[in-house]
Amino acid sequence: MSADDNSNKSGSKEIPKQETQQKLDLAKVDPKCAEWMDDCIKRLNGLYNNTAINICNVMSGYEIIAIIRLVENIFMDESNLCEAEAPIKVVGDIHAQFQDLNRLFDLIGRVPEEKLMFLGDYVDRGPQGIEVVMLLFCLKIRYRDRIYLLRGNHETPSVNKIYGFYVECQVKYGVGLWWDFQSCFNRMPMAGLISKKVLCMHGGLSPELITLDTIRNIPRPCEPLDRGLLIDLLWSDPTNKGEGWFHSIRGISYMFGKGVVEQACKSLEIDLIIRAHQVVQDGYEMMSGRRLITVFSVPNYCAQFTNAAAVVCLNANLEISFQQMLPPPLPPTAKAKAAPAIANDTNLENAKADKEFIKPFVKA
Ligand SMILES: [Mn+2]
Repeated sequence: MSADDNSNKSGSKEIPKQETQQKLDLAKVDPKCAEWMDDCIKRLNGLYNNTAINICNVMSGYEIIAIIRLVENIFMDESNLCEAEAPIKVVGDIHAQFQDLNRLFDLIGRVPEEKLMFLGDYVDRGPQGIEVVMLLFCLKIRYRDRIYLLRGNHETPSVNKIYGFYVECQVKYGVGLWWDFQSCFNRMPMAGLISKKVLCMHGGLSPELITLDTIRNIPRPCEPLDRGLLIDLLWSDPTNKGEGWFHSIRGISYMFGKGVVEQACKSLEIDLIIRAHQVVQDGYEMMSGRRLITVFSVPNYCAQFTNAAAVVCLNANLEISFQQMLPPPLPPTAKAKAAPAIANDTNLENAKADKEFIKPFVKA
């Protein structure tokens, strides 16, 4: 029904027209916009397996700014704790590895056939960060209920100024575009909740995370600064060195032990936490008695590691399985090494069972 229908109804209370209009506009994709996005997606997909050209050859800076404005409105329309229903696949760090992101799509399926939630760190380190975010933004505008994009610690100006994205913007379009991206990143949701039971974020837990509303109530746009809930959601790491909270070796935020994970599951009434933020050799690592999963979704991270990529699949019953993409063989001269375990079970038998775990996990 169109917003104009309200004026035809007699007897029923009229909904304020402006509010209705706004909801309708954001919830559906205008056919012209859908056509435009389909064309953008097609042009971006043309960069897969074709490194002779880059995004500058298929998209102008003006078009990118228009897409940024559209997608940031969608982000603001979502809750900062963005809610989705299973079945869904959860994807970890991409770090500007656009070619590997597309190989991953070949394996796990594409939007809209698959529903995906990304945990952030789209840019920096790799060569094609603008390509990665633009493809994901176009998919978000086109199919907003089939793809969810959370914010990573690299979607902050103090980080992506230094680790590659700033220079990439400068070289490809000029630094002005870098500022437009920051405005958009400041509006991205910072956590996700799947079927009310699986909490997702880029980094991890926070001593300030008392209820899920604490996340919902974070005002946006926002820029995480040096400490606090925003920083922890994007930066904290699990550890197997103890039960509680520890100073982080990163020099920012905290590390948290199994006891913190168990307590959070109880008080937040969730079954599982899925986070990204650290490279793991198999692309996934389970810890804290399978209450917490780290997922990392590009292989051969930075060409410095021999890691595989993985995604977490949650079926309609919230049973877990993994899809894994093995790294391509490296030349013998490559200096890449295996990624270290980060917080696996200190009991060796449990750690081995977790590592070999690829079958659906049924909650005890
Ligand atoms: Mn990260």
